[in-house]
Amino acid sequence: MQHHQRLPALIALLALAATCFANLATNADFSLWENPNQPTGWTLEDTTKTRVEQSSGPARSPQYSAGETRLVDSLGNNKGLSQFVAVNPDAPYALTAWCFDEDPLVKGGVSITWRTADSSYISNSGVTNSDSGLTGWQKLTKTDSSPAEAGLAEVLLRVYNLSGSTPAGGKVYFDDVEFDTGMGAIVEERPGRQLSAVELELRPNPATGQAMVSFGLARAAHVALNVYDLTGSSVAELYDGGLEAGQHRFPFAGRNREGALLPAGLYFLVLTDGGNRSTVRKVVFEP
Ligand SMILES: [Ca+2]
Repeated sequence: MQHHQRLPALIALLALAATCFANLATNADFSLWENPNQPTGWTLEDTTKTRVEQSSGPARSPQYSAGETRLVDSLGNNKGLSQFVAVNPDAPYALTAWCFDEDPLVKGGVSITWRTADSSYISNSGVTNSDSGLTGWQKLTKTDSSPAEAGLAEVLLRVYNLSGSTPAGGKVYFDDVEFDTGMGAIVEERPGRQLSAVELELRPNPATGQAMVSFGLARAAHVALNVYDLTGSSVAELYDGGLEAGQHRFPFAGRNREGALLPAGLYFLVLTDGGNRSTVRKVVFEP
């Protein structure tokens, strides 16, 4: 194992938002509407297949929810609302949304389509649907890890046919969406092979000057420690090399590869091992 390398120009910092993980979705509670048929910040996927309506009943949070009605009665044609969110590659994410399903003929569903930074399709997470045997608000959760080439997540809230041919007119409601990093969690845990990085942190929190990144390794590993901005671009590399098991600390000065001070804002600390398992921490830099 090699010794700790001297870090490139660094220090100053990022404040670790240890317990505060912002919702990455915009207008997640559907309180804002451009017009009664389009919530602000959301895209209507196909207005010939699904009609979206501002709804004040049922609504889980004030004042509105988003109602979605199927306009077609054939197989497939499952459309609804979507929203692009910038993501980091190789990182865990969780999408949750509340769905009110009072129609036994349709169901609500959430999924994530991963796209590159220029929005090219990569893959889809698969759908988590509501249970049409239940009436009332149901919490739908979809967790997935972003692919290595991901730059955007397309959050999808759709009204699905139940099975076979579903008549037009079925309706579900969505409210209180949350899309967030899986924060600090190890993406994949395989016995004997996990990164086992623990407590990846940046101190102080919030930080306006010198800061220190710390983490622990359960075993020796080759790791890369990078800082990503919200567009998914790596703006600083803090370390790339082998490390022994144990606690490790690296100073961070809030500077990019060229030594320039990073703009104030939200960043992600990403610790990745050779097997591309990652631990992610959202941090705030306030120079
Ligand atoms: Ca609401």
